[in-house]
Amino acid sequence: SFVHQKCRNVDVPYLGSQIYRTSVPDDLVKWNRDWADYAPPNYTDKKVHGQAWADPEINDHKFSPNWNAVDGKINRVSFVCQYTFDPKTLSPINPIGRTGLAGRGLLGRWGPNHAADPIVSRISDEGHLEFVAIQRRDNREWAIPGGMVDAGEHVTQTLQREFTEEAMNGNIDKDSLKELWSDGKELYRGYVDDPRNTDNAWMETVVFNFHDSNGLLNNVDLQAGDDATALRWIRVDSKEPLYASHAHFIDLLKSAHSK
Ligand code: RP5
Ligand code: MG
Ligand code: MG
Repeated sequence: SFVHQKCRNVDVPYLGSQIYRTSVPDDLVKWNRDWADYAPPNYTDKKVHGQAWADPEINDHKFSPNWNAVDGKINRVSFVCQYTFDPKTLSPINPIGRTGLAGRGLLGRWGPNHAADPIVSRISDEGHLEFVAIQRRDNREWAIPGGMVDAGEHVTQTLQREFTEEAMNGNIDKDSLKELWSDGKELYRGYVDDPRNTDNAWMETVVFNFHDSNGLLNNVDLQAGDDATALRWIRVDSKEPLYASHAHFIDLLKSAHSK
């Protein structure tokens, strides 16, 4: 079964820190494999503390979320399963398994952190299927221009908002892409092997494809914005390395268009 990789990297410290993960071998990822001495470092970035988009500390007496439920404006439901809790800290447990790091790292929510990924695609003049990719500011990797679902936000809104922010530099000419947004196809919903994941906080996403069959994007100024530092069309068959599990999402795009 699937084991995460990118959130077990021990070659570099955790993004924005000096903290190294405990090395977790493939066969000890699953929580049901005994590892009595497993004691990963506990780390939550200072940037997360006190933010409106983030949870308080797990033991804060004012913090009593509805786990595995839609908790007011926060979706704490996992697409993967009903998650369980660490008996000692009472924090949610990553459903895929050990990551070598406890706490939240850079993620705001305990448990699932929900994102949305818009794959905007077209057939190039040369006949190749390609998609809009951005370069992430945080680690310079190429990625789908996705982002976090804001509190109370509907995923369809997140998909359009993140694309507008990261790939159109906030230039909303709302109507030019109306037709594109109206015809999205879901490719995936579930866990993301994001390098920020920890034992107690992880990314999940909904991936939608918006395929431009009518050349709508010819009249749109695509430009990197917000957390994106560059933008370009990438061919799906380019084998280019992508952020987190985005290469897998592009494989799904490829299959969807080869039917
Ligand atoms: C990935 O992180 C998701 O697939 C999405 O692309 C992204 C969301 O995080 P930010 O771009 O807001 O950092 O796991
Ligand atoms: Mg964003
Ligand atoms: Mg983003």
